[in-house]
Amino acid sequence: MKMTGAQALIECFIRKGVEVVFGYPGGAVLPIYDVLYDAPIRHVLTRHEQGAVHAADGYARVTGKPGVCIATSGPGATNLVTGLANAYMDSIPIVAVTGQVATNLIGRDSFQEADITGITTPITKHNYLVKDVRDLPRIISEAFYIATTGRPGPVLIDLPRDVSSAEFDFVYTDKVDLVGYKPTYKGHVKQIEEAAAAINGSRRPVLYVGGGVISSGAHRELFALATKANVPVTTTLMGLGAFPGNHPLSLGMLGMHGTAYANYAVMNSDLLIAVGARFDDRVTGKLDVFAPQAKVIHIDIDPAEIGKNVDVDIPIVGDARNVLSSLVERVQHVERTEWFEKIAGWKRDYPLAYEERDDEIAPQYVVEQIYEITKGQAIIATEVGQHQMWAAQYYRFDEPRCFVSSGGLGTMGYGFPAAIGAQVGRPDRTVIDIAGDGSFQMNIQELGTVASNRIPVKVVILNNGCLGMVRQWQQLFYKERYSYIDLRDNPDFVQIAAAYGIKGRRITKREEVRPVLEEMLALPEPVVIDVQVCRGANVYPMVPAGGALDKMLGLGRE
Ligand SMILES: Cc1ncc(C[n+]2csc(CCOP(=O)(O)OP(=O)(O)O)c2C)c(N)n1
Repeated sequence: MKMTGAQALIECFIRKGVEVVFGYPGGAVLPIYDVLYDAPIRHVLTRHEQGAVHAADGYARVTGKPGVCIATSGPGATNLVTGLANAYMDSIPIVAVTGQVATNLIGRDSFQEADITGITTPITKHNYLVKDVRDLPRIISEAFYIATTGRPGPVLIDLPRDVSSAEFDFVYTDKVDLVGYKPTYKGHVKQIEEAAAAINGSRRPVLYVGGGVISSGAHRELFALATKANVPVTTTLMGLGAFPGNHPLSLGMLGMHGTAYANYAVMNSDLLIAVGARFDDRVTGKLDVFAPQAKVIHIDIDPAEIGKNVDVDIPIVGDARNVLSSLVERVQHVERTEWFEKIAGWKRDYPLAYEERDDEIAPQYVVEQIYEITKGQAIIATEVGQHQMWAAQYYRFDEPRCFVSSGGLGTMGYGFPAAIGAQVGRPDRTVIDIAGDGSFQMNIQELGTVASNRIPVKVVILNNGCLGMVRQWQQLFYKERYSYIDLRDNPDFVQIAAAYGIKGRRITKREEVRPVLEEMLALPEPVVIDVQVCRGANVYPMVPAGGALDKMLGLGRE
């Protein structure tokens, strides 16, 4: 059948099951937008390309399906860079399509030309510049395959304008044959047996779980392993929800702002079972004293992860779901009374806690109230800063794919557009962006997207009038020299919401928190809630950057 490149692109999207794309038009993608005009695919027009790529990312995180976004050439394409880097660091499957100037104009500094394949090479799993329209069906199939298999990640397809306008005989292909790209799904049996023996023989084991467990859909296998072998579980930020946060075996999050009991458990363990986690410096703290007594099992689909940051005793390359289910068959129940008594002692002595005051609203209290009102059933997106860590600490995630947060890159401005994508992917769920007043202003223009599409995302701003996390670091490590963190001249967020036709409320007193949140969260439309929280609250516990994991500030003892 004769088709243009643009028609072929959309036809392939339909065959790949793409239901929604997030994007922003411009000259180089007009042929694609012309086809989208009557295609059976929903297009969500964001107000910035960064919004589009973060929305595709949020959609992917909650649905498990790849997110798709489109941007024009030049500035449209470069506006995707942060979102692609963000998805790359967190292993999120995205297929991004950018327009490019016509092939005869490439390399001539043409209007709106940018070498986006060059720019994104280090921040995409793979990228393509399509030079011949006949390659397009194969490239699209490869892009989806690469984005979603092995360790997931973003793939970019750069499509010159003449290629998307060119006609050719369209033949769909699903076949992918990539030399040198063959992810290993099954772990080596010998290593799995060795790992099972180590677990059975361990007296103080800890499961250290990352986002890989969520992306591979291994949470049930993880639950089976932890409960059968009787092993406590701590997760990274990306791993929140992989194991029920309310379960007695849960230690919560570990690392810089992890729970004291998770950090103590890791530092005292004799066997660390890392699954789909990458020993990020926010987790390990000072590497040469990290988990000093522990033998390390590392399960990961990406062989490049193994041994990257820590020496591993039992490496297992494979899909977490496969490997964990083989492990479950081979482990047995071990009592480990002494170990659990020790952990219970740490939990009793060092619970997560914060200071309550009558005259000011504690930000942690707001998160607790959101948790209680939503009964833990909401999808929570966050921006980056203190509010992100409080959301991670005080909202108990019981299910995977319910926490949408920028882990690796730490991108302020991520949460709101990601929440939009999450809400589009999960219209049945309440989606809340827990935001900081600084971060929210980084992609505040997406209020236009939620307003015009009536996407019922809720934004709760923990408004402390400053860049709180930076304030905390300046307080603790720069002698309270508060350099350029003041946001006291913030605009009135309720009025801004109103200007977009969105309902908003400001909360200034503690007793208003519960009723106003209840009322606003129940509305079937987007809302903005500006909670004036105390300025001086810190995220505790805290392991100073590069410090040992068991040397935490804020345990109520200094
Ligand atoms: C794009 C970007 N720029 C700068 C930073 C550095 N940074 C990390 S946290 C933070 C402060 C965040 O302030 P706010 O959003 O108000 O949240 P709070 O910490 O007050 O909860 C900054 C500036 C970042 N993470 N991302």
